[in-house]
Amino acid sequence: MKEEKIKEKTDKIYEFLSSEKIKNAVKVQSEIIRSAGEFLRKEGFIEIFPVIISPITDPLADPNVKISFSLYGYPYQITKSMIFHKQISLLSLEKMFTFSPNLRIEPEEKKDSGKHLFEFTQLDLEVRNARREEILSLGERLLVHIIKSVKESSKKELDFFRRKLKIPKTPFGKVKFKDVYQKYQKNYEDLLSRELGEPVWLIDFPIEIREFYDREDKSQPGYLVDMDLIFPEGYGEALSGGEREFEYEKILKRIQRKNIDLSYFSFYLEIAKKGLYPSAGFGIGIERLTRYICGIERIEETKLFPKIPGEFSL
Ligand code: ASN
Repeated sequence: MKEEKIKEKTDKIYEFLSSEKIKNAVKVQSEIIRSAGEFLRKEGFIEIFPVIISPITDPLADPNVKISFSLYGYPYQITKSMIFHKQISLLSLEKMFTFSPNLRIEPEEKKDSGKHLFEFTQLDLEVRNARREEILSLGERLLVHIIKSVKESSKKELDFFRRKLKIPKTPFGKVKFKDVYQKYQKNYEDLLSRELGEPVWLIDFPIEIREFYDREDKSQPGYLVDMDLIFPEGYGEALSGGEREFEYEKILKRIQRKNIDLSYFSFYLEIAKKGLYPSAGFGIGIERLTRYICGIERIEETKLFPKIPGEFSL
């Protein structure tokens, strides 16, 4: 990069880091992290360290979109999500959570969406032998606890953002993906979110549009026992999760159905053959949650070193 360009970028970063806005957002974010950990520990969860590199990670929509390299002669990828490590960690633990940095190469067009960063952190959790209902209730109680705590401890910061945040009413409403898609079509997430005054669960996604690891519903073949949580007021998707496939044969079939090269998942498949527990869980994006709680328009204003798709980032 030319020296002039470096100076120009540095000026922008310096100004951003010195602003009141980022200072207040990071203070709220710190309280979000603290109160989430406090709630989960009380519920019996154990926090584990995040995994940064591994031979296996979430394939997301396309397993070929990845950052991979070889180290000591072995192939590694940077974590896109810790979905498999969460599931595998349940061999040791009954309930786990982690604040997991995820790197996802988002297309450049998403830089103006207000809600995409190519490096973000999710609070990812998983519970052995859990069903979706239990995880929905946990997600609701977690969100309510975080919002109550932040309203109490970060009044000054929320006033700075002029944010009058309501404590959501539980239980949250539930809508089926099929019905929402029929009504709003492709842009369903934004359109639904803009109409909402309270968070809503979007449930039962069709098998073709999700990754292979969420469990197919026996009573509704072709649909999954999974969910997203949609924030109100246009803030969009908050979290994703579901019950998981855990039986070797079923996992194998689901990977094959996606036409994914089995060698990507050889370690995971070997572990599944030895036995995984049934489980369910979700991951909630911390920057998106900060954006919603503070009422910030652009996600890059929620963290100190934001990674904006297509842009140089420190
Ligand atoms: N964390 C999500 C889950 O638990 C997976 C993801 O981030 N893609 O289902």
